[in-house]
Amino acid sequence: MTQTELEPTTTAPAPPAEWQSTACILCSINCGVEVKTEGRRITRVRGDKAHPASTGYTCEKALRLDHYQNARDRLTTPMRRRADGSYEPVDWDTAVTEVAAGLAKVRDEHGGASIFYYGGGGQGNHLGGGYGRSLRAAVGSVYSSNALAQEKTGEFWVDGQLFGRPRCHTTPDMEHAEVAVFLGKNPWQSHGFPRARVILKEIAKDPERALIVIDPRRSETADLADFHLQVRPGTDAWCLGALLKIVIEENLVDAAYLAEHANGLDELTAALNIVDVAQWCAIAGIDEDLVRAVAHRISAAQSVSIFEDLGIQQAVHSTLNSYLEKLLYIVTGNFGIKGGMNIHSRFASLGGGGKGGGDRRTPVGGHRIITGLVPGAAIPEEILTDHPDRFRAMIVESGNPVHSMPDSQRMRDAMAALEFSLVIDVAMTETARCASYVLPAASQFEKWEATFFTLEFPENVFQLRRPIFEPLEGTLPEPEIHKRLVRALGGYTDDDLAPLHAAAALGRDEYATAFLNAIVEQPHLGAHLALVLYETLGPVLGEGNEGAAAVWGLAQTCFLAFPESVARAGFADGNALFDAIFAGPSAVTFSVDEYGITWDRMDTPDGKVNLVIRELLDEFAELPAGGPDADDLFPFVLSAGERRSSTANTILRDPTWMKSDHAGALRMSPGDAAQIGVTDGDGVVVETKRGRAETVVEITDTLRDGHVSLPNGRGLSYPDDDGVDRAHGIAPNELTADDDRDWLALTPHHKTVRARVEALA
Ligand SMILES: Nc1nc2c(c(=O)[nH]1)N[C@H]1C(S)=C(S)[C@@H](COP(=O)(O)OP(=O)(O)OC[C@H]3O[C@@H](n4cnc5c(=O)[nH]c(N)nc54)[C@H](O)[C@@H]3O)O[C@H]1N2
Ligand SMILES: Nc1nc2c(c(=O)[nH]1)N[C@H]1C(S)=C(S)[C@@H](COP(=O)(O)OP(=O)(O)OC[C@H]3O[C@@H](n4cnc5c(=O)[nH]c(N)nc54)[C@H](O)[C@@H]3O)O[C@H]1N2
Ligand code: SF4
Ligand SMILES: [Mo]
Repeated sequence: MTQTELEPTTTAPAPPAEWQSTACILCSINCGVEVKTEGRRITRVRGDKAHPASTGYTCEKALRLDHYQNARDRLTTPMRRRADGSYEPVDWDTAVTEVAAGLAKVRDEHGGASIFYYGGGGQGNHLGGGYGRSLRAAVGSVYSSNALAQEKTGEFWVDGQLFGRPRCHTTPDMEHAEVAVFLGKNPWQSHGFPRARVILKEIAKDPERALIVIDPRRSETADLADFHLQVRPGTDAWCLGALLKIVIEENLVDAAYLAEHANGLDELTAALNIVDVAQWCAIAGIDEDLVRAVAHRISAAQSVSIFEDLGIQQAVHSTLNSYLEKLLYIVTGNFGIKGGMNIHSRFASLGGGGKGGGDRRTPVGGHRIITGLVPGAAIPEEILTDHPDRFRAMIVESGNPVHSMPDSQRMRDAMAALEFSLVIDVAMTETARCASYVLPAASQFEKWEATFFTLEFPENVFQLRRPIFEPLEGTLPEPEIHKRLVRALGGYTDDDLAPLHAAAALGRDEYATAFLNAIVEQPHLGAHLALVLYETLGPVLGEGNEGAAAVWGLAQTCFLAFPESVARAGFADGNALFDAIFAGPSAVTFSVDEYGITWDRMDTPDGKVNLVIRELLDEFAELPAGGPDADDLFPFVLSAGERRSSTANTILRDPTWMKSDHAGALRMSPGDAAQIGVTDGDGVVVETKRGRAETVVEITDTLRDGHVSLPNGRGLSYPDDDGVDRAHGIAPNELTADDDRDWLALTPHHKTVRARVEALA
């Protein structure tokens, strides 16, 4: 590689066109979009046809992106908390000095392990968290978490047991599946795979294919389904147990496949002896004939893909449900085949940095740390204690745990008990309002950004987005924030970087060699790779492009991890991959897999699936014989946090973005509404063991009697026209408790919260 090839003129993106390429940041699919701007506003948004995964597709929410970019509550200066709890603006130099001193004090007095790191990215931004690793290292922080540890860690743990490593993460191949099953997942609203609505409609209208939905609610997806198992909420373990029993009992398993690829079928078969299909279907509230028909349809299919999501992961028996779901596709021979479930490549890791499946434990509660992530529901108890190893400081970056973790009241108490806390965000969030200092980040359209939601198979795509606007005055992109903090903490010096600056001026081969040497010769730099790239490779990428530098390092590791798949996508090495990604402007297909690769990615000793997970078979054997207990005090089951077309986590804080459902109505069946004496739009009180809230009711025949639901992401404070903060809707976690959680992964039971609902007097 010569110097000229490193010049910005050859590798930097073309100047802004009338329509600029970027991505939607409102869900994990990150559809490619093109936007038109006027001044600092995003005025028009359309699907980007050049994006290899979304190919022009968007849902209605992408049109609302300006509500994020130009929200009234965006931060424009660092904020410091006063003794009375209010905040005062401070300049960046003061903030950096004081934050570094605050963190150093906790580190020096109690050790870096007492500084807990949370977040690192939301639905559209994971680059900042990459640079944040350096800050973690500089303060010696070893415990971290993010939102995955309140939804997906149970599933990761099961993957680890079945396939050998928690990073053996599987993904559906909906495009090629003959039968698509959605278990506690409503992709019509929540997406989760590219072009979801198009694919759902394709499957629904094709008589050769089938759509199966397991959901207590007749969701928009269930409305399209060939089979809808409308389970009672919280009874999936019984439903899945019955399905598995039928498959085994009626010999619908793929015996030849299992003999070749799995161990433990006899033990699994024996464990299913307890299942009385008729009785278990009755517990789940579903018609036995329909369950049998579903078992037969799955078994008869050439290929089945199953998508499990929050409806089971955030419900009782969360981890067990994930296990039973995976058994269903494995025993029917749908793992490692076209149209089935496969282990995908990834551009970079989403986890907390650890590889473990629970061998590490949290310092106070002794809870499993799965894929490096402390369970979200354990955070308060790791702080609110006099245990010597408790967390005493917290760094929160692009996360809103006071709103999103179970039991907001406990999270606020926990933050108040900390000696020091820092929030890095674009807005004055519920969590920011609890922090010692708040640092304002440039928005995702004001800096280089990317997500690591690279979960597709057989073709996987990655998009590096370039800035559309200059950073809002007073804000900084995360790499610059972390650089200033790490430098103030003495993480590395100018002298450390001198050889790399020199090598960068010579060319990329020279740089790569110098980079490897630097890590060997100066081991402390190994903790700061992203920032070192930002500071030394960044300037060579051209002014304003420094934030993209960490991606060069990730492209190298991606190539090393998946050389054949990346080569099949047309890239001879990590540099070639980086060049294509950097040139953009749209996403790049970075890996192309062959179906058999799933077996190579397994990490069990003999390469076979291990069907027996002792801990979960024990839980299965002890399922209450009569089904979940009733609770007379709290007769309703509340889904606290449903995805609707009016929800987008807490990314859009300005309530005017919503077209409807401004109040965030409680949905309820006509039977229940009659019972408590309310009609559509009436006020209701929702009460749980943890809290009480008021809203209006929306009566709908899509819900079963006894099941009510509230939207996610509501209850945010936002300044109204007069600048006065007002809360909009119910914040679901004011109603949830941090001890309602899975015993193994600690995933919260948000979908099965016991509640009482009454008409508002
Ligand atoms: N519009 C929109 N889309 C989003 C998001 C958003 O905020 N808004 N958030 C994104 C994020 S972070 C995530 S993780 C995904 C989540 O995506 P989903 O998991 O699809 O979202 P939910 O609506 O929370 O739950 C899915 C379904 O679970 C059902 N359910 C409730 N209780 C049970 C039960 O006991 N058993 C079963 N089988 N099902 C049950 C609900 O009725 C619901 O239809 O969505 C992503 N996409
Ligand atoms: N009861 C209940 N609770 C739930 C759920 C539920 O269904 N029910 N869903 C859960 C799920 S699945 C998830 S994923 C979580 C999501 O909850 P969180 O992970 O807490 O995050 P988000 O609401 O996605 O918001 C991320 C934060 O990033 C900030 N942000 C946006 N852009 C930037 C940026 O460029 N830089 C920085 N530094 N910050 C930025 C936003 O302002 C916001 O504060 O909520 C969970 N909580
Ligand atoms: S599917 Fe997700 S990423 Fe795509 S436009 Fe809708 S909210 Fe945005
Ligand atoms: Mo999520």
